[in-house]
Amino acid sequence: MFFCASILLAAFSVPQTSIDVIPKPSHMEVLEGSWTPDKGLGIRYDHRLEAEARGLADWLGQRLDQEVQIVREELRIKLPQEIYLDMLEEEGVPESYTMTIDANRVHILGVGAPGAFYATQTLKQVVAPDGPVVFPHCEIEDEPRFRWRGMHLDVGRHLYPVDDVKNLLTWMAFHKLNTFHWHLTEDQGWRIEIKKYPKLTSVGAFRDSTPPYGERLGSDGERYGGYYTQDEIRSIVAFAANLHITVVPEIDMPGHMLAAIAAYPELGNTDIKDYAPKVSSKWGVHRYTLSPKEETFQWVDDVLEEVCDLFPAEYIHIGGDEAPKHQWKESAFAQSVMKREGLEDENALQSYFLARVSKMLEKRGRKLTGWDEIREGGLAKGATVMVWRGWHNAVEAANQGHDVIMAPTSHTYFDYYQADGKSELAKGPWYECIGGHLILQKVYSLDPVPKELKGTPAAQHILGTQGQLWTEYAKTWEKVEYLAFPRIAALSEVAWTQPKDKDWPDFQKRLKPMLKRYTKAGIRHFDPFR
Ligand code: TNX
Repeated sequence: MFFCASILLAAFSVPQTSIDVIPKPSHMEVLEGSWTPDKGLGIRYDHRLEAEARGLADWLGQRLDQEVQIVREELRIKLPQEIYLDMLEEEGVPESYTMTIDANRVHILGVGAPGAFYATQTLKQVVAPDGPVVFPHCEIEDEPRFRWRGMHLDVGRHLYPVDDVKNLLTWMAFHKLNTFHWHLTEDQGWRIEIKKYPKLTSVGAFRDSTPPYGERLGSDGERYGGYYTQDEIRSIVAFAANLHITVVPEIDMPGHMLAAIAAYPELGNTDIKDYAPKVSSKWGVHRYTLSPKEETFQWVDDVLEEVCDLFPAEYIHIGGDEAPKHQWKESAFAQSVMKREGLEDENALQSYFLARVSKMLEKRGRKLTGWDEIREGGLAKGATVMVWRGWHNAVEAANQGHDVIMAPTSHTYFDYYQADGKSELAKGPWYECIGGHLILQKVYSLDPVPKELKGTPAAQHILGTQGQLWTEYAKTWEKVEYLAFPRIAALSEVAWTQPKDKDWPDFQKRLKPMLKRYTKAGIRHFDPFR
């Protein structure tokens, strides 16, 4: 009997040699020993961390199948086993934290509530994905490399239930991503309720049909649409805020506006031949653009008023991508504006358009960001550029003193095939992607700071990076998950971890338990190990 017990004890005291956290923390030491929570476990917290304490208690409660009490530190209640959530006001690197696990205690010290929150996300990963909950003794110090760590989601092409969007936010937070770029308007659908202009949703949120998988130019003949009400949006923004995620809304203009123009045709270039705007049932780039008339600017201002009211974010994304100039060339009115303003070409007219929009944001205390096309014809003062095409756009913009967010197609377009397109398509039309080939290792290999900027002061203008989920080929949430996971894990390490601490083989090792977590949570992820 004694013999058996000592073997068991020996088995329990073998130190856990690794802890599989993604993104990898800056410093982590695994110490000898561990403890198992019992009924005496509670969470003691600084009163400013109540949401974080509750979030952790919910998660632990489920894992342990017992209620985990939370107590404010002022109550001075002695807990036999405790997780202590503490924070510093503003000293130290924003969002950083330390965490120590020793006998019957986890001590978390965050810089601000975000730091403490990220420690709780790490703690969830310190616990193995299945089996009993065990806290291995360890010391962790951790801080982010970049302040903009994002995921983008296009709900214009297809829209998804509120709960699914919230689930994505939960997993973003689990990977310490802090920015949700919500692409809300498209040629194929306007998805945000604007009270002043109800036709944006009653007309603009619906299209006649959609190309089926495997038939790019085809039509399924089914009316498709829907939108998010302001109440739903507020609930998503609040849910995100609780996870320390900022929601940056995108209202894409002056192109990608066909749904709005179909709802209010007077917004467009009405003086051109065959003017007949209709919410699009096809993918690709469309010729319809907003017209640079005062009534249209007034409409933009009104829309932004409601958008700014819904979204407290510092940044508002105004798109600016893929706005063909055909209609402005053809429209006598647009040409007259160019003449009036002394603009030499249609690119300059786009700059004029966006500079006016930039002022609308400025007067509301917001900053403008947009896709890198906003550089064509001159960039508005203070604008932040989201680079998706050539890296030179990042280098030049940063050297001109503009902030930059890296969203390159080469590494961050999650709508591209995760594996060889042929083998993916062989599994069936459901697997169709827009094209491209973006394997996990490529996502992982991204360094968002262009080599030309390394070691220069302009490097600090690179705010960070984000993954793009364009959804022409994602009719269902299941497909979104397939595209996003586990690429979101690789991206998180790009955004959070210092390059010297990144290691592809080690990441793959840590990814295995992560895939288990995804599967257990019902996420239908791509499996890079198959
Ligand atoms: C380009 S990236 C677009 C989107 C498409 C995407 C497909 C960008 C700013 N515009 O409208 O959905 O490619 O990969």
